[in-house]
Amino acid sequence: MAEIETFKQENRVFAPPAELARNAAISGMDAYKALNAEFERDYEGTWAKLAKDNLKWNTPFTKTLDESNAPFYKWFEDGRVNVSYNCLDVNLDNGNADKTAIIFESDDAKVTRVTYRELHQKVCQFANGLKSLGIKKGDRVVIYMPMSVEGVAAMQACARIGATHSVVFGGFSAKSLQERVIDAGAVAVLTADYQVRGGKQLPLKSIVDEALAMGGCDTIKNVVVYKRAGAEINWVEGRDRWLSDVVAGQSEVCEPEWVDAEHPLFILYTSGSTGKPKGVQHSSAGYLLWAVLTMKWTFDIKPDDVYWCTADIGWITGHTYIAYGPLAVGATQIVFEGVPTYPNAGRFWDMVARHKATIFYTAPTAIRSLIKAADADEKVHPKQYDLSTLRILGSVGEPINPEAWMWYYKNVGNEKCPIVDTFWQTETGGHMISPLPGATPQVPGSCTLPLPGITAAIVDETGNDIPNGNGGILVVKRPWPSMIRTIWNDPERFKKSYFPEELGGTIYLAGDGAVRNKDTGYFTITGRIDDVLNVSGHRMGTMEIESALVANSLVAEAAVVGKPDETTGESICAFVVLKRPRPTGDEAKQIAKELRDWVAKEIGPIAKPKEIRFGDNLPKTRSGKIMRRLLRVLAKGEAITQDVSTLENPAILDQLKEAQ
Ligand code: 6R9
Repeated sequence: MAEIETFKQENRVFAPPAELARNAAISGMDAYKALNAEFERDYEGTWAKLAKDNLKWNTPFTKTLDESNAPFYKWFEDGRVNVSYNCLDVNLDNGNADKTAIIFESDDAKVTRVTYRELHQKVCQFANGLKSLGIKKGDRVVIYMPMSVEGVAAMQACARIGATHSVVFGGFSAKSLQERVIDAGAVAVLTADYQVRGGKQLPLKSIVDEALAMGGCDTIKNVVVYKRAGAEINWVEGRDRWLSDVVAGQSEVCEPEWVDAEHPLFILYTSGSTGKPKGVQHSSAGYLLWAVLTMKWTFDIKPDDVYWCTADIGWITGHTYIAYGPLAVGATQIVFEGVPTYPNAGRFWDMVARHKATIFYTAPTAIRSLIKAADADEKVHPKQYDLSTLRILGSVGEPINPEAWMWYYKNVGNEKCPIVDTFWQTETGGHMISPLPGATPQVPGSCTLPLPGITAAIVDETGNDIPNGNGGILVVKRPWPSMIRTIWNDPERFKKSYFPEELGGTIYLAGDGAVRNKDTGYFTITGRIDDVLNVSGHRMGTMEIESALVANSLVAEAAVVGKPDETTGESICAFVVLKRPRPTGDEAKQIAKELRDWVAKEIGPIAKPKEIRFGDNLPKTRSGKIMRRLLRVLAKGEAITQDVSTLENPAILDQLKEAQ
């Protein structure tokens, strides 16, 4: 495997800076090993102690882990908490009340600072407003909002009253939104009139209107609209309300609703290997515990840090590392509305310099596009900005290639900031495998070692351990507090997807391939082993895109594969058979454009195929199975060297070589 080759050749090692290591929460490899040893000695006892020390409990738990109904594990089951209380109220009691919680920077660079006291008030009023609409504990609330203080407050307000939120990324289409509203059985949608990104106003409310008009959304009683842009929007009397009206006159105090530790804090839909997105359900206490611990361990968060995670609240990274983790540890964080390339590709570096950020967490795809931009224009090169406040850099969402790692390390971190390459997933709730900035020697392209308490391992198809140096499938052997609890409405799919019988039914299957270095035991992720693509760090199911394509009346059949891409990691390549004869030339270009727009409408712009190729048929075996392996080779533009004698229709391969 190419990835393994690269890894074997990668022998640069970067030790944590001495001073950072000295003061770090986990200081040095001995401390890391000692913590691991504690977990080995007493797994449940160590988690129990951490849970007592790091969360405020309304009712303390007496049971730590219940494995009796595996894989439906329960953590801290008889304890009661409130997540919003742990993020806000605790900071009013511990001297952080006047500390800045959020430095919000809008697309057009207006800066708003919100203290913990102010955020607490805002969330309480929001929560009381939701209650006044009849929204209560256990209800599901869909949030379709831009990056904003209000977006974070919306999530916190739901948590405060025990409503389970389901945030839908603002780039998803009306159809995707409708499907999620229906699956979650949501009672309300919280949205904004528009979102503002890259100097453009993009509609949100009109997409909500469209989604709800598609039918099946009768559970929705209220649509609450945050006025971001103030432009004209459609209004449905009796259903739609301005957020400002909902919170007007509401008390600034809202007693938190104490919920069981296992109470579903949120559902977040993510792509799997079938056409239908999965509603990943997370707990309250276990989830928050790991958010807190990883803020301390992976980011080594300190009271004076200015922390910035560039993710969107529509993804898991924005949940754990914007909406919950940073607040629960009383951090000051930057929340950014816009995009990294507006008004120019120096925006991130300019913001780091202006706000004196100390911890910066972003995705490899962003880094790679900013490398390109800096190469093309010296003015947006990070060396033009004062980035000297930075002390820790992070990466998330996809493998970071060693070249991008080195550029990030040298040009952004000035060779003094450890890079935490954090491997994790929507399903894991928080970081799983990552360097610790004050302990782990880093190797570019490797996420290094599991965090304490995380029993990550590499096994073969039958669940047997694979020796270091050989590729296999990544699993987690023991349950951990922030793990997925179930798939909303589909416990059977939960068992089948993550705890397959072949592996014994109780160990967690991540869906990624990995290899451990022979000498160091360091992990390198080699990519998904299922039909899930990773485009710019966004998960996309090939089946999802195929279903969208065949839903178009022109399309007879479609197969989607990933193609390696320098900037986005992978790109989407679709092979399409039309109901009419195979188009060529301008007609092919025209139809390809139509289909791209169609997919954007069905799922969202992130799912648009970069390439569409038309054939009279797809390469199939005699039994009618599409040979995706061949399609992947064709997509890469490589010559087919495999035996194609089992193909029903080898001549078709020539047609599919060229993109339209
Ligand atoms: C947090 C997040 C999860 C998938 C995961 C893997 C890929 C994430 C990675 C990484 C290599 C890293 N992934 N982080 N691969 N190195 N540091 O991204 O969640 O959107 O659910 O995606 O992303 O393939 O399985 P999610």
